[in-house]
Amino acid sequence: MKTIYSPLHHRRTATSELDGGMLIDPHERPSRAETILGRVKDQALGEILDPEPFGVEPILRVHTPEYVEFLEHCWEEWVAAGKPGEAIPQFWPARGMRQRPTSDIDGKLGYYALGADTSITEGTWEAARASVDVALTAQKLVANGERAAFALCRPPGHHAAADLFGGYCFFNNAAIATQAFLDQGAKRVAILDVDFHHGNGTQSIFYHRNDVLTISLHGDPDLVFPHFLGYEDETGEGAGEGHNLNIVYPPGTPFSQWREGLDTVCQRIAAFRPDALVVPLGVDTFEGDPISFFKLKSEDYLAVGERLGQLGLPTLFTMEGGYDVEAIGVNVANVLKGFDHAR
Ligand code: SP5
Ligand code: ZN
Repeated sequence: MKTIYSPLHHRRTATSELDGGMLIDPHERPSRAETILGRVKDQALGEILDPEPFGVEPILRVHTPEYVEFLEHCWEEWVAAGKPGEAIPQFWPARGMRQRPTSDIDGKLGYYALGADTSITEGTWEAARASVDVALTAQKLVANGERAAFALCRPPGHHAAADLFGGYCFFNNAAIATQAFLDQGAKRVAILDVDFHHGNGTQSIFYHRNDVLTISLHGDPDLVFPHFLGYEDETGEGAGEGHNLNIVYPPGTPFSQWREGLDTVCQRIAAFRPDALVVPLGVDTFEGDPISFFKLKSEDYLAVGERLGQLGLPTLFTMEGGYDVEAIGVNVANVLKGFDHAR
């Protein structure tokens, strides 16, 4: 399987994440992508290619123009306002308040943010744009007949909604690639999000549609981020009714339990008969992950890849979470290896 990678991810080097009332060194750090790239090379999983530039149009198929414009200029507006640190949202349009201020950067930040875990920094825009190009380049390979491709996206994307950033995400790489498949003639696309966290952005983007089946397996949002979406009674709305599926798990979930859900949703995907499968791939389901509570082991990721490969669908992997930097390379490469060996 080919991997698409861009060194421009280094332009995203935040120094602050609000966690536990402290500004900590962010979990979502550049070494994550380098460790994955290193392991993909060591294991000789396939060629590693640079992304092509796709411009902003495919992004605007998923995100609003106001949001894209906000992300492009946020950092310069923050600096122009004389703020000393990184741009972190602080005020939200909470219940009972009115919406959408258009001038002050603090107002705009809160309007377009879903949390305060994610700062905007110099270079965030360039890195997020390159991450979309990585996803779209991999999508093009699959659309042109490759069985699968791995988009080594950084920053990740699955928490980003049409006009929201947060959860370390800015553009929804998987959703943009999914829309590209559809715009190129695919009738149906399935998205199977295996990150530890609910793929809230992806769910929201396609919630009213029946051409995209969105599925996510994740930690119970009553216990963990993103807190306000990802419950099992969310099944889609309008034309999208029946086209969203969430499976939630409790703390300590071992692979034996997680894989039952995987098997159930794989059957659902096969019945949907999609033209392509997009897999937002997070390995924060790992037992050693510092912010998560599942108990998957490194060898389990081979079986995850193998089960996905057995679907026999043209498949695009987009990199999402995973914060045990020591293990992230092995775990991701195991998924890809298991997929390539599936029969
Ligand atoms: C892409 C992705 O995986 N995003 C996850 C974003 C989660 N951000 C909130 C993290 C809150 C962590 N609290 C940690 C407690 C550690 N004991
Ligand atoms: Zn995650």
